[in-house]
Amino acid sequence: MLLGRLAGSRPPLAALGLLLLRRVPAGHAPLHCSAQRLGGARVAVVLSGCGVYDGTEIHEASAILVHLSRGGASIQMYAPNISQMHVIDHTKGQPAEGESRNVLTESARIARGKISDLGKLTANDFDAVIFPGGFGAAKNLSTFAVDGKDCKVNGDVERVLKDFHKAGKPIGLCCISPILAAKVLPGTEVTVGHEEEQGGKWPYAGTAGAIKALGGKHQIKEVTEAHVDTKNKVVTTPAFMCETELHHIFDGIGAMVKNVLKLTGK
Ligand SMILES: *[C@@H]1O[C@H](CO)[C@@H](O)[C@H](O)[C@H]1NC(C)=O
Ligand SMILES: CC(=O)N[C@H]1CO[C@H](CO)[C@@H](O)[C@@H]1O
Repeated sequence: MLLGRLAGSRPPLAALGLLLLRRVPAGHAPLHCSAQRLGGARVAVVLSGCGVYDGTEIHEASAILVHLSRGGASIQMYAPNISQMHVIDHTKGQPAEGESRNVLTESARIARGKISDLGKLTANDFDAVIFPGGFGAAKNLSTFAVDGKDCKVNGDVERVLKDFHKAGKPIGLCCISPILAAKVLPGTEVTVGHEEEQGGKWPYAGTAGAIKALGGKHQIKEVTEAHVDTKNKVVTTPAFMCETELHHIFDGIGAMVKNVLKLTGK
C-alpha cells in the first residue's frame, strides 16, 4: 500500500531526466559550494585535470571544497587550458594510447562546469589560493614527473604563486603539489609527510629529498596535520602521500584549509 503510494507519487524516470536537463543548462551548472557568501574569504582552487594518475586527485579536491564551504569561503576554480601530458586508464594504471585530453576540460568535471582559464586568475581578486595534489601537478602544472629537481613550472602557476606570495596572501598545497612552492618560492617550509617509507606507510617518502633539492625546507608531519610556514604563509599537508584511511586524509586537508582561512584574517 505504502510502497504503491510512494511509487505512484514519483515522476517517471524519463520525466526526471528532462527536469534535470531543463534546470541545468550546459555551462551553468549550479555548484552550491561556490555560492557567493558575504564576509567570507574568497579562495581560488587550481586544478590540473580529473583523476589521480593524470590530473587532480579527486578526493583531495572534494575535501578542500567541503572544508572551504564549512569555513564560509566563496570558491572559484581554475585550470590551465593546455593538453594533458598523459591520459591514464585508471583501471590499468597505464597510458591510454592515442588519447589526448585538455586539462581545463577535464577539471571542469570536478568544478561541475564552473571553472575559468588559469590565465585569468589574479591575486587581486582573492584572499588565498589552494592547489590539490594528484599527478597532474607533477605532469601538467610542472614537469616534475619527468624532470625531478630540474623541473619547469607552468608559467601561469609560477605567476600565481609569486603574486599571492608577494601580496602576503596564503597559499595551501597538499600531497605532491608542495613541490610547486618549493621550486617557485625558494626557502619555503613544506611537508610531504615522512622522510622514510616506514614499511610502506609513506610510499613516496623520497619526495622529501626532492623538496630539499628543489630549494625547499622539508618538515616531517603526520597525515592528519598541516605545516604552517608563517613567514611565507604557505600551508601544506601530506594527504595521499600517506597510505592510510581516507578519513585521516580528509582531516589533514581540514587542518590545511583551516590554517589557510585563518591566515586570510577573514
Ligand atoms: C581553450 O583554448 C582553446 C584553443 O585555444 C579555445 O578554443 C577555448 O575557447 C579555450 N577554452 C577556454 C574555456 O578558455
Ligand atoms: C602534453 C603535455 O605534456 N602538456 C604539458 C603539461 O604541462 C607541462 C608543464 O607545464 C608542459 O611542459 C607540458 O607540455
